[in-house]
Amino acid sequence: MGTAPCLSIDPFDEAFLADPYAHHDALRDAGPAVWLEAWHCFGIARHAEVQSALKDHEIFVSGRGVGLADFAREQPWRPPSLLLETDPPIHDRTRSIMNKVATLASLRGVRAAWLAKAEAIVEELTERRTFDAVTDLAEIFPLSVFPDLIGLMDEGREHLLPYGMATFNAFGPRNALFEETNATAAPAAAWIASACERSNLKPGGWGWAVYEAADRGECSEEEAARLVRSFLSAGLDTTVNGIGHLILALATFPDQWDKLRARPELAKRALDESLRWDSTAQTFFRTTSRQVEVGGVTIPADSKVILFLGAANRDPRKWDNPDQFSIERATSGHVGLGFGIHQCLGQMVARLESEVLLEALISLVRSMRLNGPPLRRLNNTLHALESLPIVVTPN
Ligand code: OVV
Repeated sequence: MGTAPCLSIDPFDEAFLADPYAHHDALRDAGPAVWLEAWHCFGIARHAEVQSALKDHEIFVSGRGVGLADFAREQPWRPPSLLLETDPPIHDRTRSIMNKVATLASLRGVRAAWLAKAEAIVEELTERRTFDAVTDLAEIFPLSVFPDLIGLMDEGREHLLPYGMATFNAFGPRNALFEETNATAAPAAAWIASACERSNLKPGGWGWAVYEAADRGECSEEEAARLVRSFLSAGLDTTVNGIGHLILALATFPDQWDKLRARPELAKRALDESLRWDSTAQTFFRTTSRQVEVGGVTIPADSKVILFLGAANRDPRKWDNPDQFSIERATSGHVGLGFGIHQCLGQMVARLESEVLLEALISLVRSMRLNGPPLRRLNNTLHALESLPIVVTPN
């Protein structure tokens, strides 16, 4: 078995984070698994090997953290997530509690209201013709529906996006990006903790439903609070930037927008293709529970391994013309929402948000183009947008 090629590429330096796609060929072409000397961890960037690692949760474990820090050796940044940062059997118990709360059935009742919200926002933006798809749309729409779905208190919701950015920065090293959001994370974390308490959740929301599982004896009161925290950590910055990337894709590939307008039934595929084309969650780590061979390269036990989801989703070994956004593409097997037992549990929320938003755009907008260069907001884990200038013409 071979040793991993040693690379000097730093996936957490600002040049890499600003444009990860410019560096993925070097990671993928160096070998099926590489050694990143900058952080003393292994890296996997090819689709087949990333997907296999995600499937193999017994060797590639999550319980020692899914960031660079190894919880067996270092203090976690916050009490670990009971879903993301656990392995079976704990994970299976908490996941089944959450799977019973986050259901398609419980979303059926909100669809009409979400569509009306999306239409109202898009109508106003269409009248303006020019807008910023990040601050005027991608941040506004999820914030107008998701906190109410959970049943969050009204006061303090401005902490949600900063808390998410800090959480996703904390999966990386303690670099300047981490320090920047961590400096202001304490008040956000305090608000999040109080928002997750039973007494602060509105009856009928998904947060309340998690406490009903506690009432049935399926988890403790403390576990319920931390499970609600997962909704707030993972549910907003992800969908905000996912919607941003969907708009970016459609504005950058106008032929695909035209195709979608002609065939609105392709809306669901457009979201999966945008998750493949520009994956908001670019990376997650695993830790090896024992020695393992990856494409002929040996990774020792107790190694931190960074999985490059965004690179896997544009691996030419897997996808034809991978840089092309194409809504008719068969996207099955993309890892933009992960793969295996930890695959995104709230994906039905992301799907419904984007579905109603696309429905509103299709009915109100004829053309949609970039009106200036998109600006990135650097984050250790998320490929995120700061600004996305758009110009539209109405139908
Ligand atoms: C997928 C994800 C990202 C960030 C936080 C969590 C999950 C969580 O469970 O807290």
